[in-house]
Order: sequence, then C-alpha cells, then structure tokens
Amino acid sequence: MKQQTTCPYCGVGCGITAELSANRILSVSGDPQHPANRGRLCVKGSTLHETTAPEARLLLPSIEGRAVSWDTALDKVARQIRQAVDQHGAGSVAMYLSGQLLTEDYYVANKLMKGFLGSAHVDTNSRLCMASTVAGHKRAFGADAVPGCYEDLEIADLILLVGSNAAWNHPILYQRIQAAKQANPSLRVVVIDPRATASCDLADLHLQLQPGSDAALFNALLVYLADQGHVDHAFLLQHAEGFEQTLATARADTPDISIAATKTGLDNHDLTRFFRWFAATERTVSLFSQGVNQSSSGTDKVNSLINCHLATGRIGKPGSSPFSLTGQPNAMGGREVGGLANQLAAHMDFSPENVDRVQRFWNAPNMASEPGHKALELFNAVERGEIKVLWIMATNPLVSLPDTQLIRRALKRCELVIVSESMADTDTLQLADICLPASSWGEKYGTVTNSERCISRQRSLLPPPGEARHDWQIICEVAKRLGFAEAFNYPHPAAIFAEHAALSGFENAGKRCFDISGLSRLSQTEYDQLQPIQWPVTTDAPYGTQRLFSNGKFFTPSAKARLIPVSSQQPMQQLTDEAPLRLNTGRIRDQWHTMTRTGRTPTLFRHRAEPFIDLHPLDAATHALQDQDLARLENAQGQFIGRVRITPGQRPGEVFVPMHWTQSFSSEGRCNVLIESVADPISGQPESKQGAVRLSGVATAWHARLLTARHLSVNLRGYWARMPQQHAMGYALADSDWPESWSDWCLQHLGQRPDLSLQTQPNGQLRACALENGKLLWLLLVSPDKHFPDLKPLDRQFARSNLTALQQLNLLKSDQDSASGELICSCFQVDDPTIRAAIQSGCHSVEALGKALSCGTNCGSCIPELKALLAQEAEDVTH
Ligand SMILES: Nc1nc2c(c(=O)[nH]1)N[C@H]1C(S)=C(S)[C@@H](COP(=O)(O)OP(=O)(O)OC[C@H]3O[C@@H](n4cnc5c(=O)[nH]c(N)nc54)[C@H](O)[C@@H]3O)O[C@H]1N2
Ligand SMILES: Nc1nc2c(c(=O)[nH]1)N[C@H]1C(S)=C(S)[C@@H](COP(=O)(O)OP(=O)(O)OC[C@H]3O[C@@H](n4cnc5c(=O)[nH]c(N)nc54)[C@H](O)[C@@H]3O)O[C@H]1N2
Ligand code: SF4
Ligand SMILES: [Mo]
Repeated sequence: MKQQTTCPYCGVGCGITAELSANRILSVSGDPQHPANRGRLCVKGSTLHETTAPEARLLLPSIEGRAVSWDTALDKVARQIRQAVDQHGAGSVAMYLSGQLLTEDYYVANKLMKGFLGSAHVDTNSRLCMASTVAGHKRAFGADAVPGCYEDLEIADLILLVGSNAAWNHPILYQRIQAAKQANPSLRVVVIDPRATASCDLADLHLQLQPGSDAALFNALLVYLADQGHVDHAFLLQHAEGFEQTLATARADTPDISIAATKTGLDNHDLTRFFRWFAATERTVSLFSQGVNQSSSGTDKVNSLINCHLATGRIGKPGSSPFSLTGQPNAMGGREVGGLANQLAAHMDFSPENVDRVQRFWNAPNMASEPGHKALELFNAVERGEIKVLWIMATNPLVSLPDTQLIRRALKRCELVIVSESMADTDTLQLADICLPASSWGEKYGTVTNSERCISRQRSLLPPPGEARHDWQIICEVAKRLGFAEAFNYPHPAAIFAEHAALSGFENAGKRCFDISGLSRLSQTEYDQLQPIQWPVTTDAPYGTQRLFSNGKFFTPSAKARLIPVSSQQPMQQLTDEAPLRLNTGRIRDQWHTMTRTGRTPTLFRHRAEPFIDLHPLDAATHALQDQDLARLENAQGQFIGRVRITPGQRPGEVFVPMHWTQSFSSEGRCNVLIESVADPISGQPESKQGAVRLSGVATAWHARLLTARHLSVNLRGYWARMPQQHAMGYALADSDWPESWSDWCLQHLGQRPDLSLQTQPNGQLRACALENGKLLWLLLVSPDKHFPDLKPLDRQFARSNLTALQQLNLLKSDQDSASGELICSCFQVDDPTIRAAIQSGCHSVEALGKALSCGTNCGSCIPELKALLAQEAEDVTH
C-alpha cells in the first residue's frame, strides 16, 4: 500500500510516498506530485524509515524514572500546574515548544497556555531559528510573510545565498537551483558566507565576508543603487516609506565601497562586481538563513537585505523576492498559531484589540494580555526560580540553547520539568521529572507549512509504539483535567485545524495576511485528502496564493512597505586575548540537529563520524596542529574537543564546529557550551554563530576504535565519540596515558579482560577482543597514531554467531584490513578512497563517476564534494 506524507526534517517540506506493509514502512521515495520536490528526496529523507525502529523510542510515561500509567502521569501534571497557578500565579507555568510539532499540536498548546491558564510564557526553538526574520518581516511588511515561492528560483537571473549552506541544509531546493542554472546559463549565483561551503559549488562569486558584517554589505549596496540610479522611485512613491531616512543612515554607516571593504573584509573588486550584478538584474531572489538570523543584530541584517529589494521594487514579482529559508519542517506553522511568546495566535500580536478578539473567539476564561518571556529570558526566569513548572515539547534545549551550564542549572532548579519526547535517549530527558512518550513522524497526523507557505499533510502510516500518544492528545488530556474539557474536546486533528483556520479569518476582512479561512470548513475526509496548498487561502483565493504583495499592498497601517534604517554592528561576543578566535557553528549534510533520530542510522554517520573543528592552515600551523589531531576550544564558559580538519575554506582566525553532537554522542562535543547567552535585542534570537574561543592541542598517547555488541554498557574516560555501525556500536577513543596493562584497562572500562591475547602488529597497533559462545562481545583496536582500517568488515563479524578460531585470529590481524575513508555518497555508500581510485583510473567528471560508481546519481547532495575531489585529484596530477 502507498501513502502520501511529508518529510519531517527541513523546511523545504518535500512530499514523500511511503510504501507500507503490515505495520512496517518498507521504503520511502519522493512524491512526484508534491510541488516542493517533484519526486526528489535528499539522503535524510530517504533514510527516514530507518529511524522509526521502536527500540530507540520512549515507550512509557514515567515519573522520577519510574514507569507509571498515563492517568497517573497526566493527573500529576495537571495537579502541579494547578498548584503552581494557585500559589504563584499563571506566570509560574511555562512551555517551551518546537518547530517540529505539527500545527495542530502547537495550536492547542498555545490555546491552553495563553487563553485558559493565562500565561504567555510559551516560547519555541524557533526563537533560535527564525525569530530575526519574523521581526524583520513585521517591520518591513507589517506581517510575518515570505513573499515569494520556490518557482521564483527557476525564473530568477540572480540568486543570492546569504548565510545559507543550502547544498547541505535545503538540498532539494539547491538542486532546483542547480537545474535552473543548467537550463538558464545566464543565471548567476552569489554565496555570501564567511566559509567556503558546499553551496559555493554553484557560485559565480563567493563573498567570504567577516562574520556579522552583512548589514554593512547591504547598506553599501543600497548607497550604490541610489548613487548609480537603480532605485525604483515609482514603486517607492506608491508602495513604500522610509527610503530617504534609510538611505541617509546607510550612507552614514557605510558610505562607499572602500569603507564596505574595510568593514566586511572583502576586496573592492568583488564588491563592485556584486553591486553591478545586483543593480543590473531585475529578477533577483535573495535566499537567507541562519548566517543572517543567528546574530545579535539579526533583525537589522534581515531588514538591510529587504531594504535593497524594496528600493528596487523587487518584491511580489515572478523571480524577484527576498526569501527566508525556514529551517524546521513546521517553523512556519508555529509562527501561524502564535508559538512565539510575543505573538498571540493566527499572526495576531498582544494589542488590546487582538487580545479581545482572540479571547472572544476562544471564549477564553484567563486570557494573557502581555507578551511572555522569549527563550533566553524564559530559561533565565527558570534559573531564578520564578518558573515552577516547565513543559518542554519536541526540542532538546540542553543541547541547542546557548550556555549549556546555565540551562542545566535552570532545569535542576525548576520544581517540575515535564518533557514530551519521542526518543528514549536525549540529553534533556536526563533532567526531566516527568517523561511523556510522544508519537513521531510516520505516526502523527496533521499539517506542516514549509518555507513557501505551502501547507502539507503529515499522515500516519503506523500506530505509535508502546504507549506513545500524539502531542495534541496529551495536551488536551491535561487541559481536560484542569477543567477545560469543553474547549479541548477535539475528536480528531481535523477539528483543531478547522478551528485554527476559522480564527485566521475571524474579523479579518483583509487586515491580516495570514488567512486560511478558505480551509475552515473542510470535512474530515477533505482534510485527510488535503493536497499541498499555499496560504493565504480565502474564498477569494480558494486555490492558494503563490506570491504575496503583487498588488503593492502591505499590512502596515499605511498599506506601504517600510524601509528600515540600519546601522551595522559588531558581534556582542567579543574577541579577547583569552578568546582570540571567532567561533562559527552550524550544520552538516547528513545529521539533523541533536542527532536523536539521524544518530540512529549508521548510513548517516559515515560522512562526518566525530565532532570536528574546521581550521585554516595558518591557524593549524600557529597551534602546531595536524589534520585529524584532537584539539580543544575553550573560553570562560567551557570546552569543546573535536578532530581537526584543516581547510582553506575557513578564514584565518575563524573556526567552525558542528551544532549536532550531544552528551549522549561524545565526551566534549557540545558546541553550545561555548556560546554566550546573548541575543538580538529586537528578536531575542541568540548569537549562535559568533562565539569567541581559544584553541589548543589535546595531548594523546593513544587512539582507539571500539566496537561493542549493543547490549554491552561501556564505561569510558578521556575522549570518546559514539559512531553507530550496522551491527555493533562503534566508538572513537583517545587518552593521554598509555595504560600499564591493556588487560587491566579492558577490565576496568569494558567489564572484562580480553579473551584473545593482545597482539602487537608491525605498525605498533594493539588489538583485543572478547567473545561469548562464539559471538563477538567487543573488539578494540588501539593505535599510537590516528590511522584505522575501514570498520565495516570488522563490524560484519558481530552478525556472526559461530566464529571459528581462524576467524577470531583474523580479527586481530591488520593484513586483512581495507583502507578507511570518509563517506562521500551516502545513498550508495561510496567513500573517498573509492572515488579517488576511480578518478585515477579515468573518471574525469561527475557523470563518469556516477556511471562507474552510482555516486551522486540519487539525491545529488554529494555532487559538490565529488567536484571538489575531481579538482583535488586534477591538482595533484599537475603538481
Ligand atoms: N542537514 C541538515 N539540514 C538542515 C538542518 C540540520 O540540522 N541538518 N536543520 C534545519 C534547520 S532547523 C535550519 S534553521 C536550517 C539552517 O540552514 P543554514 O542556515 O544553511 O545552516 P547553518 O549551517 O546553521 O548556517 C549557514 C551558514 O551561515 C554561515 N554564517 C555564519 N556567520 C555568518 C555571517 O555573519 N554572515 C553570513 N552571511 N553567513 C554566516 C555559516 O558559515 C554557515 O555556512 O537547516 C535546516 N536543514
Ligand atoms: N550553536 C548553535 N546552536 C543552535 C543552532 C546553531 O546553528 N548553532 N541552531 C538552532 C536552530 S536553527 C534550531 S532549529 C535548534 C534545534 O534544536 P532542537 O530543537 O533542540 O533539536 P532537535 O534535535 O531537532 O530536537 C527535537 C527533539 O524532539 C524530539 N521529537 C521529534 N519528533 C517529535 C514529536 O513529534 N513530538 C515530540 N514530543 N518530540 C519529538 C526529537 O527526538 C528531539 O529530541 O538548534 C538551535 N541551536
Ligand atoms: S530536502 Fe531532504 S530533509 Fe529537507 S524536506 Fe526534502 S527530503 Fe526532507
Ligand atoms: Mo532551525
């Protein structure tokens, strides 16, 4: 049987066709009907069915670590909330939600808190993600709305990628750009990013600017556009306001190209080229993402970019738009229901009229009338003891919020921490008093909205495992126990969606951009069968709306768009003698956030298996570091340890680390330990991309790889990183002291001495293993240097039940090894050495490699890396 649904990872929002058989997802593929992806899927999407295994799931509700019935857990949640409200007021209860909840989950959570308990302390991880864009949109358009659509990428003649590594993070959109470039050779792509990323593969120009200097760049562009006569005065006159003051502020901030060069670290020639291209290209789409948002001046950066679009009238037209790429699958849906503490519901704010309107619509007994705490303020209030009950849903704040120690202190201080979670092993669950098992992708039923305002259905394919329940059901059950049964008596998510849609149209009459009242009368069957549709959806526009603002009307009081005067700012986290390096953080191709799901899939672990530090060769030389050494980043807050990757793609003085590793996956691989809790004063979004650190080497006497049968609990010291394999659990290990006895070491750390005697290999390696009834328990490979063989053949031995004496002996021999290499193509599991060998034997193009090895022929996410290998090999030949 086949079922259509939507991918739960990035904001591209690809449609999926799942193939099902009795309670199992056999395979997933791209839905050819879905407008976002038209049949394509990236590697994360295509491995979704591998993440649904019940073994890794949270299956039962528990209180203080003891499994309890749902009734016991829900009664306790409701009782404690009631007690906190009675004793300390509604403001002592808070929720911290997530852009990975479905719209229906989000809607009822917000309604319960803001309308029925009377607490506006409801914020979401979208604060860390899209808050600066929300604030920037509202300032410019009077509404939080993405003006364009994906099709604009196929129409544009110039595409900017500003602070976006779309090749890895929005792969299917990136492939649409790639295809557009092939079809339209005059299409130019400009990447604006302090790092050379995989997205630079398509770039005609890469502006490797100084971190945080985007506003200076766009201010200088605005001045250039004005001075060179490229401003659309007719548009400005009729449809926008604030141009003169904005231009004057831009001129005072960054008056010319040479000052722009000083502020951004770019050279005059590149700046001029970029400015000329922008000035000359009517059809320009500016995609932007976290390099813009996650900044202490993120809102200003967003507006500095939108200013250039408004000044040239490039908005609401085919192929012309500023375009925020949303991160999470339902970042947009969360904004629609009012998941942010400073929004109410259906894009309404806390103005007295809106509070009154929503109160009447909900018939709410305890309407919150003031905005609540934004995420960082919220956790500060928790730490101060003001919040007595905190309910965290579908997010892992102990990993993703800045200043991990502060978050830990806050959660420890809080009287009751409730965590609704799908997976069993997350860092935040460790600090929960009550754990509530939630259904997950493949089980859930509801809607999500992607980056282009397209609402799609997630459909349930399987029943939830164990006793897991849907988030909306859990919230409604608590609401009923609090005495609000009538308002939370939904038989089905369709009823929640209908109410949400009706609220969006309630007393709207064209005043609010977000209006899906055209969907408020769907029957349950129509909801079940709902096809992707872009909001607004009203009786006037029943089939959805591709582009907004085409009529030149905006949602400000004057109906004109606003240009916002912006002065460029330096990052708040300052470089000092103790912390002289700029710390940039972000994503890798094959992992999703805190790895709770993608970290279950060995396939996704081979691209980058350990936490790492990207470093320029000059910085490596200054610190006497070699590629693959272990190094430490530290500052007054904490430390991070990862593998050095030397790359000329970094600017000197700047390091990049991934945001993904957690306490469950590594000894010291959490990057937010190093990020200070500082935020944009307008949006409240943390400055996650501009930390300050110092770097040093980590002394190591040995390195090891450990494979263990899954049930074995290991007790590790020193450096470790978990790297799941197909049959065994893998670890990278290292430490500074060579043990006097490895046999003792094994006893102490692995619970038993080796069965097979340790052997010293010719290359100085040691190997040991333990067996039980002919089955491998663990296998340890120790090396004084950092070189290890491919673990796959060794991992396969864990699937065997009767290893012969000869096979056991072979495990300890290095002459059986095959060379290891980083995985490049995850879809077909093709690694670096295999690709290099193919290039050396005559495959000199991506197509030839695809023909020979299949790499790059499925999802295409590895094509930039294939091209880089081709270039490297060609360079090696010429030298
Ligand atoms: N594979 C994968 N894909 C994902 C996710 C994932 O976890 N894994 N997460 C999803 C989510 S929630 C999000 S929000 C998106 C994020 O998608 P992106 O925004 O593309 O992701 P990041 O890697 O965080 O950051 C993008 C780039 O910003 C650059 N940058 C840093 N500082 C600056 C600056 O001052 N100016 C400019 N111009 N650039 C700067 C960084 O070098 C980095 O390359 O990805 C989504 N897609
Ligand atoms: N330094 C630094 N920090 C960052 C960023 C960065 O670039 N740099 N990026 C920020 C951004 S943009 C984002 S979006 C955040 C992401 O950070 P988080 O939201 O903390 O990351 P996730 O791992 O996606 O957490 C989602 C959790 O919800 C669980 N889950 C999945 N589905 C469901 C469900 O249906 N119901 C319930 N109840 N639980 C579910 C997952 O198992 C997982 O534990 O990180 C932010 N933090
Ligand atoms: S691009 Fe990949 S992760 Fe994003 S929605 Fe599509 S398949 Fe999912
Ligand atoms: Mo995000």
